Amino acid sequence: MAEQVDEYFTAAVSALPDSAQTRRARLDDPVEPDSTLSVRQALDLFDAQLGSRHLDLAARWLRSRGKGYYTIGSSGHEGNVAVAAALRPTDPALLHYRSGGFFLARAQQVDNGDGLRDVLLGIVAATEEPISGGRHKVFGRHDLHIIPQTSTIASHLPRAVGVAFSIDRAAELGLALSWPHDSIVVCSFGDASANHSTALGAINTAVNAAYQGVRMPILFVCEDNGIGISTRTAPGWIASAFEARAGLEYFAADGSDLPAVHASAAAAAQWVRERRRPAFLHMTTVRLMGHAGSDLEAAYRTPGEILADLERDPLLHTAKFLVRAGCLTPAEVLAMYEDKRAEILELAEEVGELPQLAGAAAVVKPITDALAEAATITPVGPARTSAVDAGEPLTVARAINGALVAVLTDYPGAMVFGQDVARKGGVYCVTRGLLKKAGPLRVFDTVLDEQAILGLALGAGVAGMLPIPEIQYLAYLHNAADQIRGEGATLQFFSNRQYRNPMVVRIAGYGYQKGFGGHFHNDNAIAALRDIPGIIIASPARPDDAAAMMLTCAAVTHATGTPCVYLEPIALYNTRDLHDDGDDQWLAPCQDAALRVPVGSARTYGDGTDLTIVTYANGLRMGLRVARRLEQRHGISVRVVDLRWLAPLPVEDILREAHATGRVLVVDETRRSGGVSEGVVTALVDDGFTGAIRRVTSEDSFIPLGDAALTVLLDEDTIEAAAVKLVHQ
Ligand SMILES: Cc1ncc(C[n+]2csc(CCOP(=O)(O)OP(=O)(O)O)c2C)c(N)n1
Ligand SMILES: [Mg+2]
Repeated sequence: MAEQVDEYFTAAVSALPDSAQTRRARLDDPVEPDSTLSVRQALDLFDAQLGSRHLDLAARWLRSRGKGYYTIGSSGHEGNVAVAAALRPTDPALLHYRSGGFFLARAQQVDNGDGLRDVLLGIVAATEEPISGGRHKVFGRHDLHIIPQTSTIASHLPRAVGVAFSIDRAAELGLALSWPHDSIVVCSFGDASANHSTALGAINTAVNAAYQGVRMPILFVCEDNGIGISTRTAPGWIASAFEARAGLEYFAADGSDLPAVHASAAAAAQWVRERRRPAFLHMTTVRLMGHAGSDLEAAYRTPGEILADLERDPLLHTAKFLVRAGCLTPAEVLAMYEDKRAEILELAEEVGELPQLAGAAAVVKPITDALAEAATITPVGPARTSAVDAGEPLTVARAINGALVAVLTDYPGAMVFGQDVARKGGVYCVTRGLLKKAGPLRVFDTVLDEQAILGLALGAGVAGMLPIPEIQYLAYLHNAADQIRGEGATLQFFSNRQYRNPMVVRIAGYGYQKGFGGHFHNDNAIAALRDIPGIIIASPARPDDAAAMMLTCAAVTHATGTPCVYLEPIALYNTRDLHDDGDDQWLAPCQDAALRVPVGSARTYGDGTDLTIVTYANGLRMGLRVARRLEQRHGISVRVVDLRWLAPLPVEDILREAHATGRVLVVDETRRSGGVSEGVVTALVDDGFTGAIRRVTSEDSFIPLGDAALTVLLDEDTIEAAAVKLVHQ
């Protein structure tokens, strides 16, 4: 079906008076007096605008033939070609999904033109597509320094702030970086997205950091078409919200006016580049052809509104301007327009026949490759053991502290940050002394915003550093989990591992804090983490494992780019005893030989033959205590398996230890629904294990305050009773 925008453009250009007959502009002249654009640049940018428009039309054509899978377009937003032109091709870019123009203009700067085919490859989900390998239609290319984004609006802003932060922080630390040290970050998004708390938090983080003198070279670009799908943004809202924000320099331009966008974008980019502070470019645009191919715009907009937008079509404006300026005749504009259509349709026809990902193994390869690599890595490095090993038995808290010192020593790009981690040294003193040892550039307190903390890590990781953010309590992961899930975990997937996301997210969690907290300090919900494809979840219980697993996580994430989550059992931080007061059996030296714990390897205690207890974290201590009682009181001989890694689960170890006794009791301090035990039992069933399987868990409940907490948390008596019943049934 012919698109109205197509016909309108052709008719409007045909009707233009021909002024170029009398005055021919020279290519190196400014396109108009005092313009920041030359005629040559303007013509190139018009070419990118035409390319972007015809890609949108081709997307619909491909869709109508069952060959294309994505029709959200850039039509009306093509003014963003001038934003690309105002930047350097090495400035990292995290882009809105209407960035066809930006992408093509940047591709022109680097290799003159190849961008068209790339976008089409994305639309048809071809494996040849250069960034995601056919996994998603994204704007991204490693050599263009465009980092691909997911479709979750605004979720890329925290990472963008993190990248901006890392550019200057890396320079201050003397570290190598993927981008020149005077780079700036550009991050674009829509007007509706600008209201998202994730966007507002990120902008706030940038402004807050700059306010404190932290360098923050980021240009936020709001492409304001006045609508989000069908919901209008109140006229003037974006200006009202951002124009007078202290610490955020505001620039504005009409996105249909190519020279004006270029002038504003160039001024904004220069401002950010020189001052290393955040700025906001408000580009007003129109949205042509609806939200996506499937969107019937007529259902919620009047014909008059749609027509008014067609009149503001940026292509039409550039065409009129170029004709008026004597750069092109209307006939030449139309010839360029039709030539571009023909070029793109020919390419579209070709790419429509290209292979797509075939088979699940091909789809998940970025994940499986990373995890396979991860399993082979154990930490190495001369600074490591001397730093962790104090020679004396340590608590879990001190072991983690020592391991963090070792990581900061071994990896110049390692940074430890979060709420209260630096000056206070952590709520539980786990990071005590690190600030003094590694300095304020590498150990620092952040704003009180978990999305911002994770965003800093996401940005630092993609910039090549080794971020170790802390989430103060597991309960507070949940308001920011998408930064791990939608951003951290997907980056290698959607970039075919061309971009990596190293980070070790430390989270203090689990229950059993006696007399303290309530649900927010005692949270045992980790299902939201366990179902994220491709991340590694470490859950140490004992000091030696805690040290070793931190070192493993650092080495693995550094080498493979896989995000690691490291769950710290708060209740065991300062535990000393296992069975009896003063036995000191929960302390452990953290010496070299023990400090090699590969990802996905469990640890077995004892060689009992009657029962295998499978557990982790606080469950390990309870399980070991119950095991002794079972031997002493009931004559039941038990082996206890500490999973240590909750993703990927150590399935081989579980199966081996299960077969050794024929009876498995899963002791899971998390919830009955969505807890770890479901994964363990499933692994046994999947393997065809025919022995007895039981599980004991905490309740499907939030954890209340005071002693009532104990009523919903798994306890030793329950474990003991279940074990006796299982063995004697
Ligand atoms: C977090 C999230 N919620 C909802 C959506 C669904 N969605 C996709 S685009 C969109 C509207 C975005 O509008 P705007 O930011 O103005 O960008 P525009 O499409 O107008 O360029 C919505 C609600 C999403 N992608 N992400
Ligand atoms: Mg919008």
